[in-house]
Amino acid sequence: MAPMLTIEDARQALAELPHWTLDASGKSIARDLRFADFNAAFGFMTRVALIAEKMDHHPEWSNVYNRVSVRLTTHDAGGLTQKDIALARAVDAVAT
Ligand code: H2B
Repeated sequence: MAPMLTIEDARQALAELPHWTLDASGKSIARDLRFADFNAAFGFMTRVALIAEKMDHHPEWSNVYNRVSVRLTTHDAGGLTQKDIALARAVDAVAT
């Protein structure tokens, strides 16, 4: 199992992920995204879903029309791991 990131590691990783915020507990990171319309938002989710399934790492997320909220944590580890950082990078790559 991937080891949990220390709070220092998490902060360092987030320095390169400016769209993401660390939650107060330090156990998850989150990003809110806004798209042109529902089609664009759901297209984004579909593309991320295919990547997430390949990574065997899945987001906690919700969608309202053109908005998508994404939260990443590693349930198995009880906090943040490199898997969350990798998925955050993938989310950013799909979003741009
Ligand atoms: N996704 C996330 N975000 N955290 C996990 O701990 C996790 C996962 N574990 N996807 C995986 C699947 C695990 O439940 C399966 C059995 O591999």
